[in-house]
Order: sequence, then structure tokens, then C-alpha cells
Amino acid sequence: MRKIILTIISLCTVLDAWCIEYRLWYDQPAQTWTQALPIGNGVMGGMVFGTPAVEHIQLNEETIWAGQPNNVVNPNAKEALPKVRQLIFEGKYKEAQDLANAQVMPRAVDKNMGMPYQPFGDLYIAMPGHANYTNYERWLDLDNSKTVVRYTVDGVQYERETIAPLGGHHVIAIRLTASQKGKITFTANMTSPHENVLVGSLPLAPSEGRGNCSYLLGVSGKHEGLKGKVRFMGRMAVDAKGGKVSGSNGIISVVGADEATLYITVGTNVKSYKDIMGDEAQQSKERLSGAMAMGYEALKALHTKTYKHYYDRVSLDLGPDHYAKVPMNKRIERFSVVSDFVADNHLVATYFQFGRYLLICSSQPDNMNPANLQGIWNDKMFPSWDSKYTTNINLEMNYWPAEVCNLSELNEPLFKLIRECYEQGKETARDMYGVDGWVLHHNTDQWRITGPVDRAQTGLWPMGAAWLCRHLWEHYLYTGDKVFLRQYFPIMLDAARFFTQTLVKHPTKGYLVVCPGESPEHGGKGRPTPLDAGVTMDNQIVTELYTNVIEAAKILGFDGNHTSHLSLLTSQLAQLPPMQIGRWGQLQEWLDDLDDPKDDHRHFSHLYGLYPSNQISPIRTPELWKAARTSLEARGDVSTGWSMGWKVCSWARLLDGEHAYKLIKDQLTLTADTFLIFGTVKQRGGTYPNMFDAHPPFQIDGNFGCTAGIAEMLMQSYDGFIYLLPALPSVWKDGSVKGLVARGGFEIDIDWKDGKLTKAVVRSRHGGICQLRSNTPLKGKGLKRSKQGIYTLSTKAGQEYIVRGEL
Ligand code: FUC
Repeated sequence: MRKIILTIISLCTVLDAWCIEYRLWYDQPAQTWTQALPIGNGVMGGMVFGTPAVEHIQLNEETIWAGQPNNVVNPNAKEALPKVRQLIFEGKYKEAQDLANAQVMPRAVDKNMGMPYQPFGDLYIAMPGHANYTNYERWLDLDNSKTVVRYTVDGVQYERETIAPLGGHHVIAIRLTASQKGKITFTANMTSPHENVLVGSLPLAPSEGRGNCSYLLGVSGKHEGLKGKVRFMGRMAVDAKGGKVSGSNGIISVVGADEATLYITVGTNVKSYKDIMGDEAQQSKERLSGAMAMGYEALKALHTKTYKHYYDRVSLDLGPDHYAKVPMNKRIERFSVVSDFVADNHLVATYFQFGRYLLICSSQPDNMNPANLQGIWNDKMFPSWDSKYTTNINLEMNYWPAEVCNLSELNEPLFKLIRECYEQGKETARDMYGVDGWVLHHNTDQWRITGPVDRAQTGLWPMGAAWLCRHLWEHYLYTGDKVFLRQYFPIMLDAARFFTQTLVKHPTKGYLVVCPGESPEHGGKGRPTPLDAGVTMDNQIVTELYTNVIEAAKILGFDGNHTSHLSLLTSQLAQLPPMQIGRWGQLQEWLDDLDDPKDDHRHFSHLYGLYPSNQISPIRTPELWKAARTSLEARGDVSTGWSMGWKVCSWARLLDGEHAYKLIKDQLTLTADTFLIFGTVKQRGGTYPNMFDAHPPFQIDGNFGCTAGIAEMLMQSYDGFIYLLPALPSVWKDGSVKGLVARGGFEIDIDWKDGKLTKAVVRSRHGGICQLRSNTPLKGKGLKRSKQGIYTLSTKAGQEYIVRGEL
């Protein structure tokens, strides 16, 4: 046995690439950005292309955004809003929209519709003579969070390992090695797409390595009338063993070294969303000297430890990796079109872990910003939708996997954004609506704008604050952290306060409604605009917010302090419109039965109640649950990336594993990223060769939505019990998942064989009653079965409980 283990260990050393469980492996360098591989530590992000002759790493720093601190509200909005409301109630929808666009939405002088997130620039490492190479491979190692590029030139094997270390050092480090001494020769320089950048070289202190340090100085862009005021400074230096090192005019040159490590840092003047008085030069210097003093090996050791602390909490085994030697772009290409005798289940497991990887790399607890529309990876000065935060689903979707996939702390930058939007959102509620509380519309950015932007038909949607508050409440449900709940209670209460003062009585239907509101970006059949009153999603969001605030107040013992407000919430709750089933058995998206069975719009917002919320349940509301299914069937499957991610979650909640899996196939359909050059057909959502989600273009929410959906297929926790394997597709015959987290604070492992649960482990974090449901009958010590087929387990904090399937 010992001999076998030793052989495996030595084989692994030789073939380390093949001993990694989850990785994205390729046999060609990247030609396009969506073939390059992402690394990140929340502050810095890099896209590694892996070209031998000229390595290209595109670089981001999380605080480089166009513009400057601001918040814009149209001063005429307060007076115009009651008129817009009146026109909607009179059925004059077009007039309502015109008035809103003229008086409520940003004025022509305030062209600001939110600022774009912008790149820092690019690093190039030129290695003379490396244009002709053999034995090429590159990969992203998800188990250890690094990229490796390996190839041979003239009998010498070269390797580049790149990390964006976690653990507090905001740097990107690239280690270049070769199989023979004295072979590392290159020049390295930084460039930037920003205007008027300064590039040069500065002397280094002796402790900071040899040669000079290259720098790049710039300032973020002007956009929509707002001057860019984010100053940034990048620094780069090298630590080389042997050889000659020199540097001038921003170019670092290394000749004949045995090995070398390049370090790159970026500092900015952004201290907070409202303070840009920081010192970018000082910050970049501190970041660089701190990382270099530590050295590559120590940085990497700390990085790996910190990364694994998050990553190793969850494992997913859907079977062996039968196609490990097929490049990832080919695997994705085959996945949805070829019906292999052996399905590429490992690809789905890799996609799931890639989603967790992306969250770890783009949303660290000490970040200024949460993961934006592209996480932290963006190479464009004016990316689609500014790569900012769309709060009518996209920002929230980024955080759907956080709790269930055991990455709870990574919510922190989202919670920070909520705290900051709360500050600006109180002003917007007062200036725009003339009420207390806070409001956030459908977009925000690094400057935490909270007013409406774009056109009324998409932007006049006052539900962002309320939706984000569900993440606060959910965090409590998963962690049981009452200190957290107490801290955020005022934010939840004030989100509700906004609605207690703005809900209005519908003149004909008598319900209390949000008006103007809209089912995001989408109007009912026959209506000239999405602007409406009492749309289903608004009713669901308000219902959920009020219910959670009342519940939180009870838990915190605040009922006494806020009696009148809480009783107002209770009485308003009873006057909100109920969910309705329409003429073709669908769940109505609007107060009127306007749903078109042919409608395949990417947003299906009325199903918010099914997922992410849990107002629609097969047990509590079977009729609505059936109606939700009818609606989703009519909406169809193929859509934009994020819409398909959401559909995976929704089909899982409809307990249909086969349909959820069909959506995973639709999502894991290769998107030709050379479309602009070679494309002849209309683009659809899917997955790029580097596994990034394609809206198209790249939008990270689809990755996160689908990751959450895969978890939801394996375990669900609402309605008071944990449902083990609720939506397992037949293709995942045997497998195991370890470390998913259920509401109530239970960590769950599940093993299954032939589609039947064989074993489950419950680790109780805080004790209490744990209720389980399973399609396979369960047995286990202390397990009691109720008449409804639910099993009850009384748990103690810190204890582990094993149950088995009765096969
Ligand atoms: C919403 C969606 C779009 C896109 C954008 C960022 O507006 O309707 O599809 O995802 O956000």
C-alpha cells in the first residue's frame, strides 16, 4: 500500500497538472480576452493570456471607476411623481412615461447615468526567441488558485506561474522559471488604455530588489459630463536569481537569470465612496515593498492557505474526470451538442467550483466594492452597462451562492455597499419622494448613486433597497448572528419605512400598490410601457421585506420600541395584492391578466416568489407553484446567460432535476468569442472558452446564478426543513457533495448511488431542531419520522449526525 501511495505521490510530482481535481486546461495560448484566465484577490484582478513570446496580463484594480463622488436626483421629480402616478391609474401609460422621462429621470444637464468601472492597464513580458515552441499547455488551477503556462523552446522547458495572492497583500506576482540555469531573459512593461498616462522608472531601495521600479500614473476617465478623479499609480519590480537586471523608461530588463519574479501593485486615491483624498503613490509603494519583503514562496504559502480556507469547505464529486485531456474550450463545445456515452459530469462540477472560485477572487471581506457585473475583470474603458451594479437582479444574483456554498464572509463587500447606499438612499427618498426611509433604483456604482438612471421604462424601479435587504435577513437565517441582525435592523426598517409612506391605494382594485413601478424592463401585452402599478414582483418584495422586519423585531425584542411602525406594517401587509393565477393557468406578472404565453423575455420577475424568495412552495401554495411552472415553461429555456442561471435555480425549486439539467446544458453552450469577426447568427447566452458566462457579452452573474442553481438541485432549505437531493437529474447517477450550508446553520454532506441517497451528514453549528426530507427513506440515531414524511433530529452545537438511506 505504502508503495502505491509513494508511486502516486511521485507521479503527481511529475504530472502535477493531472493531479489537480478541478482545473481549466488548454493546449493553446489565449487569442481573445474571453480565452484568457482570471486570477484575483478582490483588490487586483488579472487576465492571463499565456502567450510564450509576449505574455499579456490585463490588469484591474477594484477602485478605478470613471467619475467622482456624486448622487443625482432630478429636482422636479417630487412634484411630478404624483402626476405620473395619477396618469398610470387613469390608464394613460404613454403619457405617464413621457412625463416621467421629462421630469423624474435625470435632466439633460445631469447626463450621469452611473459611472463605468475601468481597467488599470496591461502588463507585457517579451521573451525573445519564444515564438516557436512545443509541448504547450496552460491551465487555471482551481484547487490552488493560480495559473500556469508551460512550453518548450530549444529543449528548455519554461514555466510561468501567476498568483493574485490572498492574505492582505494586494499584488500580482508572476514567477518565471526554466529547466536550465541562466535561461530567463525578458523585458517587461506596463501600458494603459487611459489618456495621458505617465510611464517611467524610479530607483528601488536595496531591500526592494534589484534594478529600477517601473511606474504608470494615470487618472480615471470622464463620462457623461463627470470628470474622472480617481488617480492611480501602478508599480512593478523584479526579483531575479542570477543574470543582469536593469530598468529605464518604464521597461524592466532581465538577461540570463536562473529565475525571476515580477511583482505589480496598483494604488489609488479612493478611500471610500465619498472620499478620494488617498495617496496613490504611497499606497502602491507600500503594497509593492510589503509583497517583495515577503517574497514569492511566503506570499504563495499564505495565499494558498487563505484560499483553501474558503475553497475547501465545499466539494462536489459527480464522477471521475473522463475528459481531463480534452482542452476546456473543446469540452464546453462538446457538452451541449454531443451525447457522449459517458456524460462530462466533471465539467459541471468544475463549473460549480469555478463559480465559487470567482466569488473568492472578486469579493474579499476587506474590499471597497462587491463583485460588479464582471466581478473585477474588465478590459474596456466603456464596458457594457458600465460593468457597474444592476440591482434589478444582477448584483443580487452575484451573491446567491454565498451562503449555501459556504462562503458567508464574502458577503461583506455587499453589506458595505448596502450600508453606503443607505446613506445616499435616504437623501434620494427625501429629495425625490419627500419621504423618510431609503430607496435605491435599478443601478448603482462605486459612488453609490441611488436615484433613477437611464429611461423611465427601465430605471423608474424603486425596489433595489428592499431586494438587497433580503440578503441581510438571509445572512441571519444562515448564521443566526443576532449582533449582525441588530446592526442592520435600522437599514431594513428604513427600507420598509419608504414603502409605508409611498404605497398608494389602487383606485379601482383597492389594494395598496407601488406606483410607479414595473416588472423589470418588461411591460404587459398591449401596454406601451413597463410603467405600471402593483406588479407581482413589487408585491412579493414588499411582502417579504415587511415580513422580515416584523420577524427581526420580534427576535431582537424590539417590538416595544417600534410598536406603531410594526403595526402599520402588519396592517399594510394585509392590503397588498395577492399573487394571482391568470387565464391560461400562469402566475400573473401584472395586476391585470396581461401575460402573453408567447413571451420569452429574459426577465421573469414574477417568479421572484419562487426563487430567490420562497413565497411559492409545493407544500404551502401548491396552486401557485403549479402556475409558476406554467409561466416558466412558456418563457422557454434559452436566453441570456443570467436568465438561464436563474432558470436553473427555478427549475430546481420546481423539483424538476431533468429540466434544471437541461438549463445547465443551455448555459454550458460554447459562445464563439470571435463572433464580431466571424459571426453570422444572432448571439445567445452561453459560456466562453474561459468558462466566463456570456450574456453576451461577459457578465459574471450567470456564473454565480448557475452555481447557486447546482447547489439548489442538491439541497434546499426553506419551509422549515432541509430537502436532501430534491432535484437530482438522472445523469448524476452517483456522487457526493460536502459542506453545503442550510438555513438554520447546518452544514450538510450527501452521498448518493444510483440516484438514491446512501448517507448524509449534518453538522450542527448552533444546535436546535433539524428537519430533513428525502426521497429515499432515512434511518439514523435519534431520527424521528413525522406523518408528513419529515424527519426530525434534535442537535447540539458542534455535533455531527449521520443518517443513511434505506435502500
Ligand atoms: C439588466 C438586464 C440586461 C443586462 C443588464 C446588465 O438590465 O435586463 O439583460 O443584464 O441588466
